[in-house]
Formats: sequence, structure tokens, C-alpha cells
Amino acid sequence: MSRAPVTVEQAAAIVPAFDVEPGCVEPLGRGLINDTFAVASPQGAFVLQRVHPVFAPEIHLDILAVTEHLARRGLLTPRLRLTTTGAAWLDREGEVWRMMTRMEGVSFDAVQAPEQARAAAYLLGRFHSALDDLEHEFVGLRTGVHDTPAHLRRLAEAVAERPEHRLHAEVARLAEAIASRARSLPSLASLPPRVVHGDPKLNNVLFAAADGPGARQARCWIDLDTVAPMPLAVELGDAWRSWCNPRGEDEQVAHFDLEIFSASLRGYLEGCTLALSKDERQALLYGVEWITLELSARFAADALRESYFGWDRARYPAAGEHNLVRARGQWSLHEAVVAQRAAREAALRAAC
Ligand code: GN1
Ligand code: MG
Repeated sequence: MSRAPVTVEQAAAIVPAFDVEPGCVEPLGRGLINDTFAVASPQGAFVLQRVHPVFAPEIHLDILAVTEHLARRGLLTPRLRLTTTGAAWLDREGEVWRMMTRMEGVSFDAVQAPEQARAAAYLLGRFHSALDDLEHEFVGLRTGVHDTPAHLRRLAEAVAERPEHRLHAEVARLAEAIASRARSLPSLASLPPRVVHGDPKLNNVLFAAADGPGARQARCWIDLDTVAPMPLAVELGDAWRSWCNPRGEDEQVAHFDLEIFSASLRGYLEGCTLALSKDERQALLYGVEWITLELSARFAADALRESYFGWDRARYPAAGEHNLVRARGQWSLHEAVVAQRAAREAALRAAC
């Protein structure tokens, strides 16, 4: 089962370990994985997080290298605050905590206008390009994060292991559809790795304001636990599955917005100075098909296991019910994306 959530008091007790006075500590954000708090103190504004054990503590060495490089290249980025002993993370009774500077800005769960997605994409292009000459051996890699066959295996295992689960029949049906679709998509293996964000959904980018022109001005990328070398098609597939589905992750029937897709593709190519190979460009067509399928499999497996993704206690009776809605939402998005393959291909041909 998931770990007990952290209380504000517990979080406040951690703050001095980062040489910060625990001024005001409040829960922050809607992340599904880490426990997150905002800290306002005389030393400045920070984000304190209890890091989920899915991440190796060594990711902080990767975050350190990536954020230093981004800052050198003139991009805004949160920076790690070291502990009083100079460490990049704190190990307290077996739990990993880290503190980063809190960036000003507003996040959105759903794209409000194509221009907003264009801005996020432009900044993602700059992010990737700035990291092109980073010389760093990644040490905290969450191996298998986008190993789709492994996610499909875990879903099949969950279905086999939980026949008594109240949602078993529904998940089993979905799992079968997912597995059969996976057999028909072309493989993305053998694409070159690029240093990317790793979880570029819309609410991981901060905008200058909640409305007006500032809502179309992307300031910086946050939530850097997943920075890693991986194919661009996977990264942009993950971005598009989030940006082009304005209904968000909690709706069973999704919609893939082609206008947002085209606007963000153009924005990305404006911000990106990487020399992309023909294979990398062509693979952009299938990345979003794979990612929607993979995330559907991950949510479906957790509908039975009820142990990984955070869930909304106000709207659902239990984690399983929330994750089943999300799994169906991503499946529906996958179907929409496949149905629009020809239109996406035309947009890609026009832009690349
Ligand atoms: C998780 O924690 P959060 O919400 O930024 C997940 C991503 C999924 C996303 C779906 C480490 O990200 O992979 O795309 O939920 N992160 C991890 O909302 O599993
Ligand atoms: Mg997040």
C-alpha cells in the first residue's frame, strides 16, 4: 500500500536540516508521486519534498548537474538547497528529503489555448538544446520508466495475481485491448538518447501568470526527478499526451486536439537547435501512441495494486476507482491519437 502521507508538522521538522528556518510550511501542488510542501522563510522561498522510493537518492546528483548546466546556459531553473552537511539530499529515518528554490509562477492542469502549448513546447526545445553538450554520467536513472514491454508485463501480472479484486473484470478487459494494440505498433527501440525532462506534462512547467499574456509565457520546467537520456519521440509523446488532451487525466473520454498538437510542434521546432535525424523526426508520429498506451497500462495495473499513484479521496471511494478512470482516459486518448495518425503525419511533414 502507499506510504502514509506526511503531515505539515513532520515536514516543518525537516526544514532546519537545510539550514533554513521553518517560517511557514504548507502543502503544495498536485503531484502524484512525491509529498510536496512550500516553505516561506527568512532565507527565501523553497519547495521541500519527501521523495518517493521509486527514485534512487542519487537522482539528486543528476539534478545538480542538469540544473547547473541549465543555469549556465541562461535558463531559469529551480536549484537544490544543500543540507547543513553539504549533501544534495537528506536521509532521515530511511526517507529521502530534498529542498529546492521555489520558482515563481503558475501551473495549469490543462492547456487553455494553443498559444500556451506553443510556449511550453518552445521552452522544452530550449531545455533539450541547452543540455545537448552536458557532460555527465547519469547515476540515479529510474531504469525502465518508459520500458513499455515491462509495463505491459506488470499489468498482465497484476491481472493474474488479483482475480478477487472488485475491479478485476473491468481491468482485465482493458488489459487485453492494451496488449493486443501494443503488438501492432512499430518499435521505437534504436533511437538515439537525448537528455530530456522525462515527465513534460503541462503542470510541470510554470507560467508567468494565471491569465492574460503571462499565461502564455512559459518560465521554467520543474519536477526534475525524471531528467535522463531517452529518445525524443518518447519525451514529446509524453508531452503531447498531456498537452493535447485538455480534458485532463480524470476523464474517461479523452479528446486529442490537433490544433494544440500543430502549435506545440511549431513552438518546439523554434526552440530546438538540435540536429534531428530523419529517424528521430519520423518517430515523433508514434511516440504519443506508445506513451498513451503505456500510461493506460500503468494506471490499469495500479487500479488493481492500489499502491503507486496518488488519488483524490474527495472524489473516489478508493485508489482503484480513480486509477481505473485514468486508465480508461488514457486508453480513450490512445484511440483518438491512432484515429488521427494521418492528420498528425501531415502536420509533421509540414513542420519538419
Ligand atoms: C506521475 O508525480 P507526477 O504527477 O509529476 C508519474 C509520471 C506520469 C504522471 C501522470 C515518477 O508524475 O510518469 O506521467 O504521474 N511520475 C512517476 O500524471 O511515476
Ligand atoms: Mg509534477
